[in-house]
Amino acid sequence: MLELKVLGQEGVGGGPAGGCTSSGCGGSLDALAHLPEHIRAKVHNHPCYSEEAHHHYARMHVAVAPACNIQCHYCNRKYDCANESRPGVVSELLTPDQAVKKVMAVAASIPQMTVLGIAGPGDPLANPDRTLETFRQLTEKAADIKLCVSTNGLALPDLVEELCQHNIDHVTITINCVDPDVGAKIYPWIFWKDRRIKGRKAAEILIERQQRGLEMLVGRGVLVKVNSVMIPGVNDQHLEEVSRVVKAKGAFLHNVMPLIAEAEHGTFFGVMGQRGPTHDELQTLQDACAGDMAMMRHCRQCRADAVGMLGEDRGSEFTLDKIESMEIDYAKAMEERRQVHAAIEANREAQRKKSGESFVSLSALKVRKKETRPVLMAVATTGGGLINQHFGHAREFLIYEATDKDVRFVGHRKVDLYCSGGDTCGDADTTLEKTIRALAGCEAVLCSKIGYEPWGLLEAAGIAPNGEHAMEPIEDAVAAVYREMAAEGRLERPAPAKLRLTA
Ligand code: CLF
Ligand code: SF4
Repeated sequence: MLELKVLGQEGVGGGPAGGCTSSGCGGSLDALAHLPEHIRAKVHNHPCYSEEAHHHYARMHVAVAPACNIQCHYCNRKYDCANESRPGVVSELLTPDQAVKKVMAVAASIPQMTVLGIAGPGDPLANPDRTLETFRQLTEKAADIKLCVSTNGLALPDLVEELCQHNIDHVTITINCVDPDVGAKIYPWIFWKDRRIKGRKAAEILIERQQRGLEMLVGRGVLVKVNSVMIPGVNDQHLEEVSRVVKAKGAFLHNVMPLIAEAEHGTFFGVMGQRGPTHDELQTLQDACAGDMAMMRHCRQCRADAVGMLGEDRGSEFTLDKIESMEIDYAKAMEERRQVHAAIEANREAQRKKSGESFVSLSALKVRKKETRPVLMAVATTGGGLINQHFGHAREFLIYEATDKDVRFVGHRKVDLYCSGGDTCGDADTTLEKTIRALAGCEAVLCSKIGYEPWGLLEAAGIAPNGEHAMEPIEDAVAAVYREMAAEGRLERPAPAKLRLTA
């Protein structure tokens, strides 16, 4: 019998049901089911290390680290470290004291915020005093917040012991290559032992330090995520090998991010016209690497002062002048945070139970396996794992792939907001057209509500608008729409050519 199993909301402890995308993000509780309890406890509410958690929990960054010790061809130093951030973004630099005050203000105001990361604007470990002082104070003052750091890895082996002393459970290393010949095309120089070192030698030292740092962290039980920037024609053919190597050394998760290179950013790659990957190329590489290790697909390339759920930025609510005047009773805030986290966990558990019952038989629909095919669907959501956003209010859509085996999250697409209120959503045609282009390859879009005009335009573009699953868990809704398509015989035909992913 052919079954469609909803893999979206896995129960802790495994079992057949759930896991946002068992083969997809690699961070779902399903994918973690084989891990010991103490490791699952580290990731269950980390929005980057667990794809399912990112629907429920938020993170924040503080920009305390201005300097860098290497040069990447996708960075020009005027902006945040592009190893973790979208290039072209500048964050406001904070002192450690200011950063700690900001973290406590955010923790009191956004109780879903569970993780504090330091990811720039330069390399956090090239600024060890500022980075470690921030962590030290937070360990003392806000013990319920997880600490996380991202680095290019050059200084890492020298700082592993201190990071462990500060109770840092999560470290990201950006590893773009394990071959110095590839590295020489990405890194023009490094600054190491008071000397600037160039070319292949620089890449060789950087790679050796990254690999050593990875091994040291894994040896001490720290969870390591590896970020790689996919640069077509430079390291795209090499990243499967990177995935294999870092997995063998114990990395927990691999996050392949697209290069974003624009001439106006003034980076070497931008000026030289180096292109980034298409959605299709990125997904194909992520799928290829997934054969070897758990993949992250929900990264939003956050700025170095990002605040809020992944994909949103509430930093403007917490500027220095605003937090100066805030009085924070952290003991009271901690109690409120505990209550909010308990409510989130109860909700997650309820969703897991519901999805655990969501086995769907395609055989009942008289669909033969060879007549089905994968279908991409776009989803508008504000979080909570539900279809709960108006089409016109979405700034990004999550992309899910449904097959006759499962439903898996495969990525996200950013769009411009074109509707600022009301139900008509018809004012900004150009933006709407851009949105529809951004959804190329999808055959349906699921949202809580949609206006008359976008409905018609989506249909004309061959993307079925669907508002019938408002407030339902995403994976259940995607599975239900896939079933409907199967029942209507729409899976017996190939996807229309115009819907295939564009180059
Ligand atoms: Fe920040 Fe990075 Fe820690 Fe997350 S972000 S330091 S691991 S807390 Fe997350 Fe943002 Fe992607 Fe980074 S979505 S850019 S992976
Ligand atoms: Fe820029 Fe980050 Fe590379 Fe340093 S490590 S050069 S800040 S992208």
